[in-house]
Amino acid sequence: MVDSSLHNGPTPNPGESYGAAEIQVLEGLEAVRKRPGMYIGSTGPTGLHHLVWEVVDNAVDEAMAGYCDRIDVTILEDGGVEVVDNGRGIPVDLHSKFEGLTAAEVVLTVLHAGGKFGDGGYKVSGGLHGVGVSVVNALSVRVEVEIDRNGRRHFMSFHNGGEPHEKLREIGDSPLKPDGSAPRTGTTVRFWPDPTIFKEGTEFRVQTLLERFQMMAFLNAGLEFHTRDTRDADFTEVVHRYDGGIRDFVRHLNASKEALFEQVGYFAEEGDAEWVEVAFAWNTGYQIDGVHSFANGINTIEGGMHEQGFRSALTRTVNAYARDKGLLKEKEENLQGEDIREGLTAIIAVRISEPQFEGQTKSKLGNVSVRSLVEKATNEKLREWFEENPREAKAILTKATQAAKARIAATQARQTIRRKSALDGGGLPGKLADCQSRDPAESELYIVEGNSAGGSAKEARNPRTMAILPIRGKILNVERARIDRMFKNTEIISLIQAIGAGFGEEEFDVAKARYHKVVLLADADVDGSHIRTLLLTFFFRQMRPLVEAGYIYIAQPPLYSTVVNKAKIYLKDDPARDAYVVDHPNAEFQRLKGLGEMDAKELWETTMNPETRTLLQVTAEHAAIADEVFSVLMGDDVESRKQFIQTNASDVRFLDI
Ligand code: 0RA
Repeated sequence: MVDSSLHNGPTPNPGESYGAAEIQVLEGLEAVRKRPGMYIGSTGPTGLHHLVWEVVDNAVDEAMAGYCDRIDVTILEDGGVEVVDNGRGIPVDLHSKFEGLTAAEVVLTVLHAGGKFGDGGYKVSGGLHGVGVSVVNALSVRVEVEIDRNGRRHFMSFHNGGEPHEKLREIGDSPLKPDGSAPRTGTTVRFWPDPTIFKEGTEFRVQTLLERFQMMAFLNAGLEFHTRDTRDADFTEVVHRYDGGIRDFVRHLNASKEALFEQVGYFAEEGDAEWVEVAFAWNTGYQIDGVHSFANGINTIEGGMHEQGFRSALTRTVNAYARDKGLLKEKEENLQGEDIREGLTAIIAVRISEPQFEGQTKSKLGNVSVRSLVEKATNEKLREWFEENPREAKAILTKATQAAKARIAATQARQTIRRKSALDGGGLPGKLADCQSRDPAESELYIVEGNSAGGSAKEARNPRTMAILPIRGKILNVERARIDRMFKNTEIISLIQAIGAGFGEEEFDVAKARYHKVVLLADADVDGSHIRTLLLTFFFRQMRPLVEAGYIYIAQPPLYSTVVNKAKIYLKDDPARDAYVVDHPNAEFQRLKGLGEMDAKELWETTMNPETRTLLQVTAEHAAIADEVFSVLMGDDVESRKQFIQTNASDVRFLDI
């Protein structure tokens, strides 16, 4: 807990009057208020949270310089935010360049003055943030600053977007550090965002804070974040601290996967003006997108020079090691990067004094010098790690070799599918009962579980616009199956041929889809739900644009039937049945077990007729949540699958849509 005396100092007298320098200062902050987006990106929720990042980044800078190991962030009851750090405290002596102002006042009121003056080593600052605490001041109705330094506690406050209110003054002695060894040092900043600037609201979202602080805790080994939300009496303080730093980050990301070996590798290297650290581990899975990179604590989602350097050195080092140890014969081809990265989870974190952020979302690191540093570090240190961990190195090689075989087999399988498509007239699968229309906008493909239901659907359909593809049993679990095995599966091949737009991240072309409605039709029971999940997994992984375009639908065959005056009535779901009971209290219901229980006419009326059916459109949002669920539900790690189902039993319902 933070010493509560920190927040309850005596109220200082209102500030004294200011000299000429401050007029200049106020003009500077006025510019921020005129164009807030220039400084914090936006005045929406993202910009609002930027204010917190700005203050916390300053505290993290203190931690990176080695002077701070704890940051407390509290959302205050009245909507303000308090950030307490135990760094050195902002300097309180007079500033050399601004007459009559202390360094602390300059940091709070002069644009871009927040950085460390004359701090040795490479300075580190982020992209959009790193603009300075003065920006937070400019965009707040009130800011309070407490500084523990030189054994004394100091206080100052500002209002109306950075106007000095109470000038910096000493208000007493600093309390002792928790271990009692010396007076505490550190900075407390409290701010209340200006609602006239943040028109969409000034409400902070604690989840957003927690996510970022967890990431920052991973990236700064040993740094402890305490987060509180006093608006919510039920919220208990959350602490993030990872003494293993990015090694713990890798373990965290791999937690739901089966490890190829227990070790998490790690190396770090310092250049002239930059620093890099890398942590890595392999799991038994087949994903190749597990490399994540950061520059100065910012997630470089678009990658950049650090990632490039790592990738090329990884490929080079693994091949060189394999050849030297005779694990790759002379006549054998080199392993490719994607073979080696299969199942890899890695974090690359660099710190650099002048990061160049490029790309669409300014999240791609452009500094060329970083590429050679990371490449050199990886070449040397990864080789050392292999030499020291030969068993692990062997496991990586075995896996990469299998991946290479699978890659070659997949290429052949792809060619086979393509050849087939070219040969047998338009390449449509034999089982497909296609529609007559060639206009994708009006064409619908029904994927029907089981041959008998497939038969009814064929009989029932409107053959002009509705195509039927019956599929048998359970199609392969695509999350677990390697791509080469997947393409040997006849059901998968039929599916790809019928849709006619290719498959896979690079090749799939939604513009070529032969149907703008792909309707999954399976029984309303556990097996049916499993098949739907498998199909959705397949579409999500191999034909994602089809999901994003809103072309995937789930048919909803009725759950119940009842007979009234010899006429059969179908009821969609439990609510529909409950509503029916109100008017027909004596009705007896039959629960429909399978599509097979309906004849063609009934299937048409209840499930396929555009006039009367209910189709559930699978949205991209659905799919995004589904992605995570797929990984856990369909992945290899039985333990976390079990745990997931136990803790999320009620949320798994959407798989039953
Ligand atoms: C300028 C110089 C120094 C530290 C800081 C600013 C500083 C700013 C913030 C903002 C929040 N917490 C902070 N902690 C420190 C260097 C101080 C020195 O050389 O002793």
